[in-house]
Amino acid sequence: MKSFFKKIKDGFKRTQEVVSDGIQAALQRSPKIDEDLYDEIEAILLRGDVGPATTDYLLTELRARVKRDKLEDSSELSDAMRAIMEDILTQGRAAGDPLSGPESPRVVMVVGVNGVGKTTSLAKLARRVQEDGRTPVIAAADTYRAAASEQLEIWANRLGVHLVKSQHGADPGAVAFDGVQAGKARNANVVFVDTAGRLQTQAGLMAELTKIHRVCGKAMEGAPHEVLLVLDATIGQNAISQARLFSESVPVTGILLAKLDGTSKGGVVLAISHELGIPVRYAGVGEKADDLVDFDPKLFAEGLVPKAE
Ligand SMILES: Nc1nc2c(ncn2[C@@H]2O[C@H](COP(=O)(O)OP(=O)(O)OP(=O)(O)O)[C@@H](O)[C@H]2O)c(=O)[nH]1
Ligand SMILES: [Mg+2]
Repeated sequence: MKSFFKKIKDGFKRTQEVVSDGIQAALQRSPKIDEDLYDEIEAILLRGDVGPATTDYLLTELRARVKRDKLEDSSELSDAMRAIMEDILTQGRAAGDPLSGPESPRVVMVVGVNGVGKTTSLAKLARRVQEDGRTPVIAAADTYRAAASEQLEIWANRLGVHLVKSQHGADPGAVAFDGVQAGKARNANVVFVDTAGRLQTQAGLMAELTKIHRVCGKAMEGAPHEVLLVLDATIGQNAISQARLFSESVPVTGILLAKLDGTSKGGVVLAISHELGIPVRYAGVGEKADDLVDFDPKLFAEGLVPKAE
């Protein structure tokens, strides 16, 4: 499991370089808690893409704790800041694992804008299920591009997972329906429904997403049990508006933040949790099948504001 922690650490190294290194340097430079220090922390959080609203909230909370706990020394700020971040990241988190539940199969729909990492992330999740000794089935409900189901086919073959697909241009709802049926027939534990990328502003395509969701429910009552919205961490604050608009079309139950590796904008996780109240469940930290980590609020907060050695 050593590599697991290493993966998380390496995965958001660039965000850490901006946020945690920045905060540490600021605290060292200014032993006293004063307005200049608050200003500096504010600038660092904004640079890490925490966003104005959440940065504001963090600083207000920080000032309140400094007052309440009568903190004077800047070295005492790290603990307070870490605790506030952890609180933010824990908001709205239901207990349990998005990939397991009493249903059989559990139906997990994966949605998001074009190219954010849906298909890759879905394959990583399917591998997770397999590693737990359970059986996944994948439904290729992205029927827009011929290449989309080919891409899934490569993954499915590589992982040895049953894939339900249809011709290019087929009704994506029908593929989702067949996928759920196949999952039931095969006694699968989890059915993953991959969907085509769409812009949150394309009303017709967003309505189609609502339809795919509804069709899953026709194939199995209560399905889909999980709707994971994949967001691309490299776009920073734009992720917020994507999440808002997707949530208007389908009930998003969790967020998978892909491409956290290689971006300094990982602070957006705080904004997503604070402003949307949707839990971030997973983070994608690379292109390979095992480049996926559970999003752990405590570890992430510790990564942003390290504990004193
Ligand atoms: N570095 C990195 N690259 C990723 C990650 N997740 C996905 N990618 C890459 O992002 C690109 C797009 O990934 P896809 O999984 O095809 O994205 P998609 O959302 O399914 O795309 P569409 O179906 O076209 O909307 C691919 O080159 C992936 O390898 C990640 O966590 N880190
Ligand atoms: Mg795709």
